[in-house]
Amino acid sequence: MITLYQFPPVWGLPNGSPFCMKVETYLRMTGLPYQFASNADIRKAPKGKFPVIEDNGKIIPDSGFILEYLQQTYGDKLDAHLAPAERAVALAMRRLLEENLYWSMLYARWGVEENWRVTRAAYFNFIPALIRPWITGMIRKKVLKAMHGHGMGRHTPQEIYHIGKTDISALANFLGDKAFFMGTQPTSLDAAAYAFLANLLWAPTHSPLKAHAESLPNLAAYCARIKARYWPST
Ligand SMILES: N[C@@H](CCC(=O)N[C@@H](CS)C(=O)NCC(=O)O)C(=O)O
Repeated sequence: MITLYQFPPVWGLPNGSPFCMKVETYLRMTGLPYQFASNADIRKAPKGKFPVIEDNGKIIPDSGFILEYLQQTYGDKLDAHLAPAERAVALAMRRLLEENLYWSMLYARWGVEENWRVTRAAYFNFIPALIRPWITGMIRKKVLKAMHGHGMGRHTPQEIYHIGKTDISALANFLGDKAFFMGTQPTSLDAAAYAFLANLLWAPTHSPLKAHAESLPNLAAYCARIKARYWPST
């Protein structure tokens, strides 16, 4: 059976990491049986990041490679009907979520003092209190350094929010009144989109990004629809 290595759930969300939540949502959408690793330790992850899966002795890190592996091994259960041009659009939308919107969401969660306090309490309470400020300070510094390396971290907060809000508007406009991003049937893009949008709308942190997403009712309705279908008991 497929074993999923990921962070524990937070805030009533399946995962605070949209990449982990994307893989688990994909597994639920496809009905592939999976279990959680009881010994998931990020320090042992081959690329130092979660998610990772193990299947038939193979260890696969990275949500993108994981979905490709699952499609190749168990059949392309969600995207087979898409035409090449539709696949291209779905890929571009996924990159928007994962390679751009992600960084502005990361800023809101890790860069803004009051949100960082909420994030720290949810993610790191398992660290002994005495060393928690020191360890979490180092982790935060690493995340902010990565954001600077990406380039998003070099912008002003107003610019970061402007970029993120533009992405969110594009997602809402593309979704329109469709049931799923690529039409009437769920595709792998929905696993990613749901993971990012639910993290944006339902995490107890506050930002102009969240307020903007809340002002676009088709996004909340979409998340509610996916939750009811694939995550009814969370
Ligand atoms: N490209 C990777 C990104 C995964 C990723 O960034 N995971 C983050 C959590 S959202 C992580 O594990 N961070 C831990 C770290 O950087 O130490 C994927 O698609 O899986």
